[in-house]
Amino acid sequence: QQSRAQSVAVLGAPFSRGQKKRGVEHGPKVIRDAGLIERLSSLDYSVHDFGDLSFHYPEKDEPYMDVNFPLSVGGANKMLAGAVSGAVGAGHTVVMLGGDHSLALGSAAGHARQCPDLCLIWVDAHPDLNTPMSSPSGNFHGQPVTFMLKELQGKVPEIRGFSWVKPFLSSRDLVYIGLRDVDPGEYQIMKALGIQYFSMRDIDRLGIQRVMEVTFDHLLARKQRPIHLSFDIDSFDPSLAPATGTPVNGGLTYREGIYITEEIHNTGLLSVMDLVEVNPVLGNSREATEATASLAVDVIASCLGQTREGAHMSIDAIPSDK
Ligand code: 4U7
Ligand code: MN
Ligand code: MN
Ligand code: MN
Repeated sequence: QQSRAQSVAVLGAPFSRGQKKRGVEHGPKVIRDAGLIERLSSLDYSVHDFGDLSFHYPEKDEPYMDVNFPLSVGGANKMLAGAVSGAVGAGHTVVMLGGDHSLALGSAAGHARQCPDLCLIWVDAHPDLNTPMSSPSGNFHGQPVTFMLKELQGKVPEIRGFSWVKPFLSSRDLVYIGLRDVDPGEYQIMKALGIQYFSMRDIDRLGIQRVMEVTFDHLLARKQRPIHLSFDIDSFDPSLAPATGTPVNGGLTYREGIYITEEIHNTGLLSVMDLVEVNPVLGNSREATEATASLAVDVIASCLGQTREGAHMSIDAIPSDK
């Protein structure tokens, strides 16, 4: 029915300098501990666990304009871009485990090296579209999309550590889902570039089924192309995903989140996905942290074909007493 790569590469990126809260670098470990590899193996893929990248940090990394840790962020993303590009080039569907959301820059940039016509679905409470000038926090995890967009080339300053970055995405090839905390500078760019987005209010109005229909019309109607999914766990309601750095009330329900990922799987076009912002240190209890990590595993498994309708089985495979 669809052609998809039969092998999945899992790549951990234990990086947290895109923001100021410690702990998100343990995301890959807790997501693995929640049973990720076993779950993917049960889905008919050959799973290649590439382990975690090890990042090197410069001793001195002063803020540049308003970007904190520019050399660390630039360097980690450069390394990640190489790893993702290599894994896609080797024929894997890639699952990148963050780490904070600054990593989406390297992940998507590496993906684009192999698939220049990719489109991007960004599921998040936040658009992560601040510029170094507009950022209220100076945290790069609120800025990665800015550095991807061709239309913003020349509008963002050149930053130390980022000389390798070349914008690779047209704003019409991006759709946001789940927004509910948008800064003024971000809103300005979204409107100026006419970016397609579905806020939580839009999901309330249209329903998640219609949202996904319009998303795919927007991205895939002209031509079929590889999908990059960047999934920030804070898109979910904090009652479901408490262990994250920037929770915002009124998020996706479990069923909305899983419907999104099921529909993305059903396109047969998912090529790389990021699962970011799980921070085990911020769960108020062990249960809270484990619930968040286990939700992350559900999201990833559902992207890769786990269904709520039972496993696929062909008719003649129905067990008989013979
Ligand atoms: B995340 C924020 F100001 N917009 O820029 C900022 F509200 O990757 C939050 O989506 C960014 O979790 C959140 O710092 C980044 C803030
Ligand atoms: Mn984000
Ligand atoms: Mn977010
Ligand atoms: Mn966050």
